[in-house]
Amino acid sequence: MGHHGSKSSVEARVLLLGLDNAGKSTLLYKLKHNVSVSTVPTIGFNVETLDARKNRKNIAVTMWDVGGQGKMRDHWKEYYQSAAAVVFVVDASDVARLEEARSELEKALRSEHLRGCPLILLANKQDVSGALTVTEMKDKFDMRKMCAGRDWFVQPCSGSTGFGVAEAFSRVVQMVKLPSEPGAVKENIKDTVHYLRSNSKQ
Ligand code: G3D
Repeated sequence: MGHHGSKSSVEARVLLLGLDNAGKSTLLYKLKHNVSVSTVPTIGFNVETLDARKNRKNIAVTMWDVGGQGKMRDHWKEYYQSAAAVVFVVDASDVARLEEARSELEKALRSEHLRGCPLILLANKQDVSGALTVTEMKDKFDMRKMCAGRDWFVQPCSGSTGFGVAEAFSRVVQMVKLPSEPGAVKENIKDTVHYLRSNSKQ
């Protein structure tokens, strides 16, 4: 409604979460070189728009890299409510920080706004020997329990080699919950960037 232009597509906003060093930027960069449409200059965070088809519709998946921005974190809560999916990236080779990652994920999923929101867990850095397998990851994170009441999937990948990255994106497209109304994606991004910029100044 209120949107014209034949290229309109439905926006699916995806939150990219995870500890610092998990590999979020690397994965986003890898995706961008496969399927990206546009890049908004960053103001301390990354956002990419990726085109896809779902249910015979064009959809624009905007991937918001919202992890690791300690100071900005509170503002992101407000965007949780419009999230079509959460992608949580874990460095599967960093055994020392697994518990920290698990607890961070648990905290995020506890958010009221993310209730029922699909979760794709990326077991990243599979190219590193000793990286946890999907089975080990499901076990360590007790996924069935932690993700009760939502769709979830654990995808092994490597942002460095590209292994599993396309599969991860397909999975995201398959699992996102689409909003019923089409929206002007570029405007949404602009508004959001504007909002975040004005809120990060004080
Ligand atoms: P972040 O955005 O989640 O903080 P980055 O993480 O994407 O900045 O990645 C953190 C470090 O991990 C980077 O190394 C990056 O090259 C590395 N990395 C990311 N993905 C992989 C992967 O799949 N395999 C391996 N082996 N390394 C990966 P540097 O040394 O640049 O800090």
